[in-house]
Parts: sequence; C-alpha cells; structure tokens
Amino acid sequence: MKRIFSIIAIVFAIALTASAASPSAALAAAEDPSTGAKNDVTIVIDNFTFMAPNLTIPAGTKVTWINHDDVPHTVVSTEQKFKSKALDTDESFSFTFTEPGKYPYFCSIHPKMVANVVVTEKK
Ligand SMILES: [Cu+2]
Repeated sequence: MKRIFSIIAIVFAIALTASAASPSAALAAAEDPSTGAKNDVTIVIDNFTFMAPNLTIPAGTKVTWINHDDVPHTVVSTEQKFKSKALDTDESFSFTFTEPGKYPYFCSIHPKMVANVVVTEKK
C-alpha cells in the first residue's frame, strides 16, 4: 500500500512540473530579448467593442485580438496596414507594429466598431 502511495506522489510531482513548465515557457516567448520587457498585448473583442479603444504601445509590440462575441468580427486597418479574416468566437488575429504612428482600425462587418493603436518609438 505504501508503494502505491509513493507512485501516486511521483505521478503528481510529474504532473505539477509539466503544468508549471508550460506557462513559464509562454512568458519567456513573450519577452523582448533586448529589453526583457513583456511586449505582447491582447485586445478582447466583446459586446461589439474593441476593449482597448485607444491603445498606446512601443514599436515592436505584437497585438493579438481575440473575439469573445457570438458573432464574427474582423480587425481591419483603415489605412490597409493589416486585415484579419472574419474571426469566429474565440478566434484571434495578431499583428506586430514595427513603425511608430497612429493606426485606426475597424470591423468591416460592423463599421461602427472603431479603435486606434498608437505606436511610439521603441523603448
Ligand atoms: Cu464586428
């Protein structure tokens, strides 16, 4: 009986190690090697709204939009700098902003959904 308990303990230890390893690996991937800053930003689309209407980020930042609505949305640059396909529920689209400037965008299915990304010089 004691032996079974120690086997269970080992299995638990392995499971804990495995689950702890993946989030830290994901965080490491998000780090900018030059500054150590965590660069990635996520914008949730919910209730027909881009939840960060005016986002300011340093150049080099990767932005991911994820649709939490039950209807599809798109993420389309007004100045044709980026364009997603129609994103179904929980689908996402990413774009890395490398040049400083102002990037207005909208949903082409619901053109009243508008927002901006402002990109500043790299830190
Ligand atoms: Cu939309």
